[in-house]
Amino acid sequence: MTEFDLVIRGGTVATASDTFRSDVGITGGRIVALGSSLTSAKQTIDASGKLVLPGGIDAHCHLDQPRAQGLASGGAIMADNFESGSLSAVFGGTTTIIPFAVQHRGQSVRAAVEDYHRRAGGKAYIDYGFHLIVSDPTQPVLKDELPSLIAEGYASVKVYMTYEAMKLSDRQILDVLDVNQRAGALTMIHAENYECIAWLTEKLEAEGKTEPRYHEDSRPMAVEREATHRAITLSEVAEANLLIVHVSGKDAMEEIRRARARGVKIFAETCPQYLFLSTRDLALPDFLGAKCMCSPPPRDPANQAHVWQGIEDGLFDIFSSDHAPYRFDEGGKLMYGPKISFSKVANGIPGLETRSALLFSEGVMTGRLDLNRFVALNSTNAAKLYGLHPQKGTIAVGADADIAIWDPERKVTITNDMLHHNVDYTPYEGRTLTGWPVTVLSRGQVVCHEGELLGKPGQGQFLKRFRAKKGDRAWT
Ligand code: DUC
Ligand code: ZN
Ligand code: ZN
Repeated sequence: MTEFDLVIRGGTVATASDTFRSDVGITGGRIVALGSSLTSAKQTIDASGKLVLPGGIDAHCHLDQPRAQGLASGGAIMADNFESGSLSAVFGGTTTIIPFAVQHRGQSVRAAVEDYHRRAGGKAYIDYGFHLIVSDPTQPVLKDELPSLIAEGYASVKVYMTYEAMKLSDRQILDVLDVNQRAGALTMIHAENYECIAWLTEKLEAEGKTEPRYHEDSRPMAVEREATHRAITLSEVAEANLLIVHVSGKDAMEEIRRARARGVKIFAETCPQYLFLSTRDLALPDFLGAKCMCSPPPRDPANQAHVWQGIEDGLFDIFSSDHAPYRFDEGGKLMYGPKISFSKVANGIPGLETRSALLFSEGVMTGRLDLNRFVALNSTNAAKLYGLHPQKGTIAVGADADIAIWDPERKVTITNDMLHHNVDYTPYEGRTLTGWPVTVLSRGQVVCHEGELLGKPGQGQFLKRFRAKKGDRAWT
């Protein structure tokens, strides 16, 4: 009888489609057997009473992005690098992250990719890929760099419709959509109307309305709705698939529903901040609202309810953190002082470690979601969309043994002290959740167990990702 490296025994396994009692046999970092009474193992983990789930995939997080003006950061220092970010992720049950390699204007995309490999190399506790961000789609970028990088394993490209130093024109977005579709990359888009935001910001500031709560007034739902509609239209014109990232509320969701009803293939992401934070958090006194400032902003409770509806009914394909970590200090959110206008505050909140447990507790444990839909949102769909499936995102023979063992009854009160990021706050401080990942494996190695770190920085590997192109057979 073959001896497994490790057997996870007695747990309830759930994938995006099935829930079943099974042992999981692991050898050489991969799942090699599913069945009852798997014996003969060098190591055994008792998972009785626990859930054995595919490790989470956080397909939208920002790590170690250099300081620059005209971006979401407004020049603030990003608090997490690939070491602290991936550490935080794995303690929250996430075993794959896909941060961004950002092209700045005037820079080649390849140079950006090389820079991010230097930043990530030897640091990550878990596997990672890179989405490309294109801010300067010159002819060499469109003709040479993008097609060759996509062919090398960068199967997704994000573009922005806002931020001074990032935004592309409609024409440029069409070009990028077209190249991506031909080369086999999924285009992701940040959909907010730049001109509206600039106009509203100027007006609010002239009226002296500068506190963090005015952040939402400067980019209301209509601003996101228009851009979402336009982005979808551009994808129809270019005949290219598109994923709308960080969808925050009803109006944008309606644009997505309408597009799908006329047969357009649009994918959609939302994030914990649109379920768990609201304009009330932005209105906290003493500038504390800045801790919850991100873009698009958290909306009102009615929009939160709509986002929950989209989580439940399948409108959303993926659930990501959009972890964009800035400390609440003079290097981060308070870089220009505590009395500064909302327009100068770094946009972004931390969330790598809390993403999955928030959704599990408030989605699965309340009965809003079944476990399989949770797995799909937390892991499997991102693997499929971004070219990692079936290596990642499922529990199946042949898949990497990236597994999070959850105690579904564990009560955890979130405090920043228990988290492993390098941010000095969490927007979810004091919230009590039910269910937490207690043991997390990456390629069959236990990285953390009951709060103890057993992994090492650098054990995470870079993942090349490929998507099927038009005409490819899906199973090849
Ligand atoms: N908004 C972004 O567009 N990116 C990072 C974080 C944020 O709030
Ligand atoms: Zn964005
Ligand atoms: Zn983002």
